[in-house]
Amino acid sequence: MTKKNVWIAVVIMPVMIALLLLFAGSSRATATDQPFAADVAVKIDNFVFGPQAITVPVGTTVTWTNSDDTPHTAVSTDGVFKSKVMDTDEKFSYTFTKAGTYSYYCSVHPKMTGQVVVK
Ligand SMILES: [Cu+2]
Repeated sequence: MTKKNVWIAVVIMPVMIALLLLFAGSSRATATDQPFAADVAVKIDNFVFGPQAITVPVGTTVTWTNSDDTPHTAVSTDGVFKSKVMDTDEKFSYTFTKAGTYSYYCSVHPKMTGQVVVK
């Protein structure tokens, strides 16, 4: 190898590998997927949570997606979870770790209600 190639191998490669590991590690850390928990989607469309009522096992992550042009929220009646205001196509996820019946509503439009039953 020439001196230049040695320099590349000794200095550049470890830096590149470190950067790659850094990026791989950070993307893994920010992933919301939990390998053993089921994910259930609730779509907010035309001022309706759909499905309006769902029954899921303990450990399920429910993700609400706002498909309306209007901002909405998903707020637990008992204060268990509270989304920020979701604009169009924004999502909110909550993992249910305890059995129970969780009623929720949209704080912007309180007539919009839904229910998650966790068994
Ligand atoms: Cu709403």
